[in-house]
Amino acid sequence: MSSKISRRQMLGIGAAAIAGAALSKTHAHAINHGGSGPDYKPFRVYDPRRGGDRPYWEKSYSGGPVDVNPLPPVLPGRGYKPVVVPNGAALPFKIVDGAKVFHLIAEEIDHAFDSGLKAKCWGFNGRVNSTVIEAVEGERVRIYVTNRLTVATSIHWHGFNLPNGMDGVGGLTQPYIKAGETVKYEFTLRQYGTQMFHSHHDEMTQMGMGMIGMFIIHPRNPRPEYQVDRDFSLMISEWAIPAGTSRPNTLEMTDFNILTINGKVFPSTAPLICKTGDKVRIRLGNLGATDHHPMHIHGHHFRVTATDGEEIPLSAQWPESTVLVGVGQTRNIEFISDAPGDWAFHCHMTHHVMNQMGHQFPNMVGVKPDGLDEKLRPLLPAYMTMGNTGMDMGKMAEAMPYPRNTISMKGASGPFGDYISMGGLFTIMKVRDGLKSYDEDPGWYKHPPGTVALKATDEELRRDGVDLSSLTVNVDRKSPPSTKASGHSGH
Ligand SMILES: [Cu+2]
Repeated sequence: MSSKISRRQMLGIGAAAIAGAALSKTHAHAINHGGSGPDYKPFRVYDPRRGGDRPYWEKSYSGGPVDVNPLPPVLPGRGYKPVVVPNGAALPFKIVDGAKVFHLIAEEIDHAFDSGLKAKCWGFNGRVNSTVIEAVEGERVRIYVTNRLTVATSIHWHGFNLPNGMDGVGGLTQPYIKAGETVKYEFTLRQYGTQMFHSHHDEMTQMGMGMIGMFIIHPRNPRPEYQVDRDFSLMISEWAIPAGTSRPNTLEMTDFNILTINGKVFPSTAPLICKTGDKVRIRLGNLGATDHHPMHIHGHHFRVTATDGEEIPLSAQWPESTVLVGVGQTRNIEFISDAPGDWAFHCHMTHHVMNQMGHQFPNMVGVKPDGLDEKLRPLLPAYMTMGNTGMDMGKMAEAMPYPRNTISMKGASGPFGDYISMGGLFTIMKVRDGLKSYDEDPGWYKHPPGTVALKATDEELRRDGVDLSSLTVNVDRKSPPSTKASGHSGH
């Protein structure tokens, strides 16, 4: 079966899956999976209120000569609410003999980070960084991995408690998956939480080319607190793609110029759309090469509710607005999206919200470029001194001629006609009252009158004793003649 299984056969949760699920209810404990271990019992009930009941020392439940017998498979929408994968999708599955069967295909993909930048990357099932595997605690999963690359690989299940031979470290726990081969992984999910998967052979190259993904395991017996209205899955990564080239440079150690969420840079990152008052969970994973990312949300505070798939007791959860997601880590954050608006959610490392930055330039802030551009233009026809005003680099970058296949420092046009000078590791959480559908971008937020920061009027300055008359440099003392400070011009 392993060599004959076709991609088409595996696509879609079709009638076979439904039939399989129905069958599995009666045959769940007669599954032939090659093991004769004890029946799986959820070792913990998801309960964020749990505090002192957790033992000091706990087994990881990994390994052993035999695996545990699984519990019946659960279908999306029945036993769990599927996660939302902006710019991505969950991998389809079939149910065969009570096990969930996935087919992961490692392959080269012409990937668009944005409308302006495409590159030949590696990924899974036609997606880069954004193929998610989703399952339920206690299920048996059988994951066929077909290697359509021209080099060997292997897939590691990151954060999993499983038999050692299923751990996926090429050469250590299994032979390589050679080019053209299909290898079968099979194990029982002995835990729940936000986990990941990635190549564990020549990782620097293969993970740098995009062979990473999220693996979400829902709890078998969730308490009401587990149920949220929006459950987002975001994978963070970083790339070195020199301007004008079309392959990631996986030798780069520090100077990454493309920072992505689910394989996309802002403004191509799909917004996180929420209703006012929704309970929201964001699952963050970082499988980039080097950088840890402090992910920051605006207008809200969250609690960090799980680290590396393990939930944190309520009494130990940190209230934060920025959570550091280190390389190889996952973090769950939860909050109520109770404030309508367009709220930035982004990495707080300032260079990580700029696309395609070149870092080999001299510091030009405050430098007068008079004559410099003209002198250099015969040598470099497209030369333009940049960064000397310390602002608007994104807009300037759009006006400049730039090399083929690059997004430069491009950001996005905003609702006020001004430029949003951020790209890269940046997205927008759009919270709306009376939202009709999560599937449609509701557009820019329409602020209630009087709630937008606008240029101060003379009357306001006078009232509050803000005296501009003594300032001599770079101050526009004229306020607009007829601004009524009543919201912006609309969109
Ligand atoms: Cu960052």
